[in-house]
Amino acid sequence: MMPLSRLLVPLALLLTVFLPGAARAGDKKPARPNILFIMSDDHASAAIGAYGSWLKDVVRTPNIDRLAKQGMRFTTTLVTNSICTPCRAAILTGKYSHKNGVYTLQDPLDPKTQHVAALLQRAGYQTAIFGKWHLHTDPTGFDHWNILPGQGRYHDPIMRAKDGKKMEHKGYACDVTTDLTIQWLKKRDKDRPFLALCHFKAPHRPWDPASRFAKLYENTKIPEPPTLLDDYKNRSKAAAEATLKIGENNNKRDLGEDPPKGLDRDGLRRWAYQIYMKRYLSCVAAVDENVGRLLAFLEAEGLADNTIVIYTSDQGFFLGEHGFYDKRFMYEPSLRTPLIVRYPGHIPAGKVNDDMVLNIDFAPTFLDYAGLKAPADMQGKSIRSILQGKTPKDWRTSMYYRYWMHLADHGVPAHYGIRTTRYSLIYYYGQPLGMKGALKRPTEPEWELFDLQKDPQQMRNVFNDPAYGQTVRELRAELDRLRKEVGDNR
Ligand SMILES: [Ca+2]
Repeated sequence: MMPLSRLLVPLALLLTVFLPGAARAGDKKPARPNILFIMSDDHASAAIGAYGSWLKDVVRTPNIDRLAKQGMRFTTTLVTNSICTPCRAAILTGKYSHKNGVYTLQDPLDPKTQHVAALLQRAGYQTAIFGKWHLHTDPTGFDHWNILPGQGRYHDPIMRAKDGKKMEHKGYACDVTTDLTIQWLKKRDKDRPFLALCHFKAPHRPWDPASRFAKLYENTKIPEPPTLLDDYKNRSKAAAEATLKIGENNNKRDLGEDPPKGLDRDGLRRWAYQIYMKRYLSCVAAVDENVGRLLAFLEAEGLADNTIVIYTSDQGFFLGEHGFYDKRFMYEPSLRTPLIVRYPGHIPAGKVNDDMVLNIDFAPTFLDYAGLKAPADMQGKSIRSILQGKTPKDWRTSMYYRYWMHLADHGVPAHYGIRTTRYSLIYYYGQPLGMKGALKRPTEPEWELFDLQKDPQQMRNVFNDPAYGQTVRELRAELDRLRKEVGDNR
């Protein structure tokens, strides 16, 4: 009997020839674009120069900024569950946590799960992933992979490859991840398009910079965000009681030293903020430098024009807003993630887009560019027409969010809610629901409503303000509708 692999090769060739948009005999370049997906870990858009935040004068991201100049930058890319492992699963599968089974940091991705890399591989793409994976089971749907176990380490990372080889790589994790990505790209089959996922570990806690950047901010005072000294008045107990406060909830590993004696609450927060941000931004510098290496490689290989380059983070992150670090909350700094996409000649350069894009939209978008129809059970939508400067008339104006890890790690209660173009409505339902890592202690249910137009910093919960009575009724109806639409009934 003919081995399966020998049957599949001619099939893949047939598909390549006859699929719409596929390379045809005589074409020099494949018509289907390559996709280089660069994703860092916990990189808030405020720490990218092009996003123009209060950090714009100190953050060093010339390469990511250049990508933004050459492509489209999105201001309102929102995640569906702001925590690492679930975001990674949502991005790959194009589905919410309650549909892909990865609700928490501890849930593994079932290797049989349908996801974008496997679908592209089946359609003839070469697929590979390097760096942080964090989905607990071995990757499937990739021709090659070389990943950090769990969180991995910043210096001399140990990595495990598809062939079973596990070895220590000398150097800084971002540099190593880039080296491996470039090595694989050099060896690629030049007649077939590729999907390469380059996943940096930085700038995740504990924020260890590369030695060349260790003193980058030694003599710099980092500007503070306006809500650094937030006192959590007019907000939920959830915000006041969460343990992701800078200073108060950092450990010595985070900051490298004990605080000076005699600091009051605000003094401690301001002191710790300086150390936190210097470490964080030094990690970002290495991410950016490696984005530059990847872009230079594409240029040198003649790949810049037929490769879609995406820069994003697995979720947003608090950089001192509300005095917080970390993520999880459906508040803007952790809900929003950076997104920049470049594809010369196909995506207008230097454009900024405010449409509501979700992390579950990435997978259907890649399939769209590859000339494939997204499977009906993928919940995201392709943003290809948005990237071409034409937002569909019926594009979403509201989205559903849910964080499941009740009180885990940083004391943030489980919650769900909706974000519309103007409002953010959040319901802390107070129950662990048997989720992995969740504390079994219920909390008192509470609601928050923020008017993002009048209160973009989210400092005043107006849920019980009679002036917003009608808005609350409408938003709760929309929340019910979206819960039905995405099929979440827990
Ligand atoms: Ca993360």
